[in-house]
Amino acid sequence: MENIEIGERLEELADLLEISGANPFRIRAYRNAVRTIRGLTRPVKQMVEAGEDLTELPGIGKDLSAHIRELLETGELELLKEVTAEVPRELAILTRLDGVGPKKAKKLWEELEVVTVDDLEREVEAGRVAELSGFGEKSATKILRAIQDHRKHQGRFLRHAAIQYLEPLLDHLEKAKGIRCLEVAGSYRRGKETVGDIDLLALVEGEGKPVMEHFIAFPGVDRVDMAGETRGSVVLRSGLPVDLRIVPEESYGAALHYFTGSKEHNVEIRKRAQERGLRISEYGVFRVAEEEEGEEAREEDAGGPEEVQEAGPQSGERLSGATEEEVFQAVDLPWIPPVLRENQGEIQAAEKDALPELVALEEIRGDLHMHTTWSDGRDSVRVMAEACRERGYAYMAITDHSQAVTVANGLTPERIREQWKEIDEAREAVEGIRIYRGCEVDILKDGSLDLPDPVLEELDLVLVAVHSHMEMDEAAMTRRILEALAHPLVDILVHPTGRLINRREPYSVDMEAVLHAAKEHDVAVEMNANPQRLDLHDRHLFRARELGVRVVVSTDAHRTDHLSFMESGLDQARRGWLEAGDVVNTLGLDAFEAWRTRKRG
Ligand code: DGT
Ligand code: CA
Ligand code: CA
Repeated sequence: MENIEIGERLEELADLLEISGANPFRIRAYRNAVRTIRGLTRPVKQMVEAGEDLTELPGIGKDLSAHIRELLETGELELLKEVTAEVPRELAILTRLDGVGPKKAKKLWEELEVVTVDDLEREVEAGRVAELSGFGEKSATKILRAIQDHRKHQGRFLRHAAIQYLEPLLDHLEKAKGIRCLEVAGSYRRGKETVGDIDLLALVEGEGKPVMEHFIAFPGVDRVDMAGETRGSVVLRSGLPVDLRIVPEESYGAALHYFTGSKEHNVEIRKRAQERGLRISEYGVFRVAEEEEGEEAREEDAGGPEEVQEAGPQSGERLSGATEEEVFQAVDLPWIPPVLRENQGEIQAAEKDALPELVALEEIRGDLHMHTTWSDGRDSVRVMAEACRERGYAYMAITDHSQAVTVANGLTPERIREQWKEIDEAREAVEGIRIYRGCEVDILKDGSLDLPDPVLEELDLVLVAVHSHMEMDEAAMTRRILEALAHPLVDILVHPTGRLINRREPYSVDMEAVLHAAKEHDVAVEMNANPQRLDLHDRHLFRARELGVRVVVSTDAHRTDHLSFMESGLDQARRGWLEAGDVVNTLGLDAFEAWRTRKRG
């Protein structure tokens, strides 16, 4: 069992315990443990195997250590079984809906006998949720929206979660006898923020069967749907479906290209092939046999890859297909990076030799959005500074919340000045990195900023963001944000859409107008690297680049290990075609200073 699964199980336990009315201290202990487990950079499993004492980890006592061992040994948790005998397990799902949480879930269950999402929807629609004390109309509407979001995203996994489910499987597969190449294709390879399933490709020496057997024997497999010679299909315990295809060497590149997609990109490539008298399939590049010419193009959208496979278009003379380069070469194109393969202009750009040089992690010189113990972060200014220096950054900004965000213990002008003393101390103590005084200033309902100008003037970097009244209509929200962008001291608009993937849809805003205003007022927009947020979307980024709006990729870290979210943010940035030149925090210290002071005379 992986850390992420252990965390999920313990979180479920905490949610259910809270619904059952257990002691709040006990619940908090479980939640702290969840945070610890999620923050670990090593598998707990390894630690236990190495005989390490888990109680030495922060927030893990004897009980929790025992629970974790039980999960690792049996895959189950006796206590969870006991709790679910009293509290229906489905209620834990309700607590994940935006605007519900354990307290409300408990009330819904006790007063209205709501257990499932369907129950909840029925009760909301019947008007009974709005009537419950502590709910009201507004809350009921919000819940209904959360239910719709939940439905829409059911079955799609955050990329970040999928990576963690997948890694142990890849380790396992690499040990299979005869495996020569193993690659993840599909939306995962294209760097998408969510994935429906995982598509694996393997190149095998000799027989495929033993590799397939090894695949389905992976301990994390919950269900085997299919296990043939060349194709296997399983569902992992986490619910993640994984397909494995074993392909011959001569077809490897063609298969990799085909199963990487996107479908829309593939369709375009095949059209180009046709124009050249060729056929590209997952088996390779073929010259169309004469008797076939003029035949109708095969229906590309007819079905999944399985059907295509049955059609088995291998007739004609094989020209190539062992590598992806050969596939692109056959249609007179250079190799196109998978993150761009969405048929959004990449083929035309490749044709003109104008593909972007996508921004890379090594080019990032600083992180400009993070929280500390001064608001809702876990670590001190100094600890965050040391962690940033360790990552090799030249600069960083401490950007806690401002006062209006009371749930996050936002800073008043008095407290922010207090914080500056601590920043000064960190500047003394941590050498080799420039530490900026920043703040994530709330954009109030009317578009004004949550801190007075004299304070903003003394900040090195002003971030602005919407944290409340997200249900405003598009016109009002757009006006509100444009008002904030016009403030002469604003540097960066952070998490510009407010979405939480699979949990909360972006608020309604005219992004085109926002990007134009950002350009006009020389405000950068943030590509928030938190894997749950990842706003902006790829199309927004593409548009920002087109308009010449500067982008910042930052992590919004609330603890040191979140600083590693940078890579997720860059995946998304690359999907938006960004190059280093589009991203402000690739600038070296001097150039960044020049940018940072552009409005500060
Ligand atoms: P996902 O899994 O929903 O996140 O998205 P993908 O892109 O991984 O899609 P998936 O798993 O259904 O299929 C993997 C790749 O196989 C897909 O990106 C392109 C290719 N493919 C699947 N079905 C078709 C099809 O009907 N026509 C063509 N040309 N390609 C297909
Ligand atoms: Ca897929
Ligand atoms: Ca698939």
